[in-house]
Amino acid sequence: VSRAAELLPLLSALGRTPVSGQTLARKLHLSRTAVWKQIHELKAAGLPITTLSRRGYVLEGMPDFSLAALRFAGAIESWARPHYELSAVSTQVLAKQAALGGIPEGHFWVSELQTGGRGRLERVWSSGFGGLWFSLVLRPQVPPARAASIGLVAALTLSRAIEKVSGIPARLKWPNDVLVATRPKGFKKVAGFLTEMSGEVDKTDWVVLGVGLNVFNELPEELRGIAAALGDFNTKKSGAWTRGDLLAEFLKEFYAAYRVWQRTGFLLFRDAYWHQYSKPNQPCVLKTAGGELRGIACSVDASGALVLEVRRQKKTVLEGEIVL
Ligand code: BTX
Repeated sequence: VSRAAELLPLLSALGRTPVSGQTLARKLHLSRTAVWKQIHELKAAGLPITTLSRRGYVLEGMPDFSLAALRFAGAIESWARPHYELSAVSTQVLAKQAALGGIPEGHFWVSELQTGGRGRLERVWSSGFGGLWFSLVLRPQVPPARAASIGLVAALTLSRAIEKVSGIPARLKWPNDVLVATRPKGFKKVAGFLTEMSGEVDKTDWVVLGVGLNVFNELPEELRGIAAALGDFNTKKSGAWTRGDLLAEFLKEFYAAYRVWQRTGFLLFRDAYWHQYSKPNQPCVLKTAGGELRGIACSVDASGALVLEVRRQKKTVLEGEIVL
């Protein structure tokens, strides 16, 4: 049993109304000193626990502890092997270390919060308590040049899993952002992917697919204009699903898609991807290392590249990102 699993009963016993150390000790069959030590450890890990003098402890946020239960629930396919953490610097680092050490595909790391979450190009990825942050080790039998489009397949799969489980419509932005529509108009980012890989020219050794999905986590003020969390939306299904449901649905569908993708590449996903696209055939701005390009987003090709119409000419772009 990992340390995270040992601390879970205490975490699950906390909530938004204060619980005293005495009550916790009684409920969990622990000494008051043991409760105090565990609270200390959870706080040190970054979990948002407040101590109110004479009233007890409060846990901020709206957690569901479904993630830890995943490995026992049999809710996920047998190929997927969860490693659960309460707090990690970055699940990406844990998965990459294991991949380098030769771990088979299907192992993944999931953490309630990350203290050093990263996006592409070393950008900071806000990873507060209550989101879904995980990194999956894959060993696809395709050359590295073909491996990048797995990120697009993953984004497509996640957008569908979100719709199915939460009832919230999700759309895509090239290459692999998942967005939700917000009123009065426009889109906000709910999920991002970080695909890292290693290999030789004609053989991929490993791919680590990092997925960050805002669910019940609180977003920092400076991101609220561009980012949203699923928990902010009210639908008929609100309150009826957990992060565990989302993760299980994603893993199931992703693995099926991954097997098809290994045989045939992105071609069979291209129409579905475009069907979920946030702004098809509309003006957009592509940001690349070399500068900005304005055009109309026309389609994605069989390799996952974006086809842009720039001054009546079709251009195929392989790198960069469309800005919101
Ligand atoms: P990205 O480079 O496409 O997006 C990073 C940008 O997105 C930031 O510069 C910021 O503007 C914005 N941003 C930061 N945090 C959030 C957020 N929580 N929601 C929406 N927008 C945000 C996308 O990178 C790749 C994200 C992968 C994250 C996963 S989580 C598990 C794994 N571990 C890890 O450290 N990274 C991956």
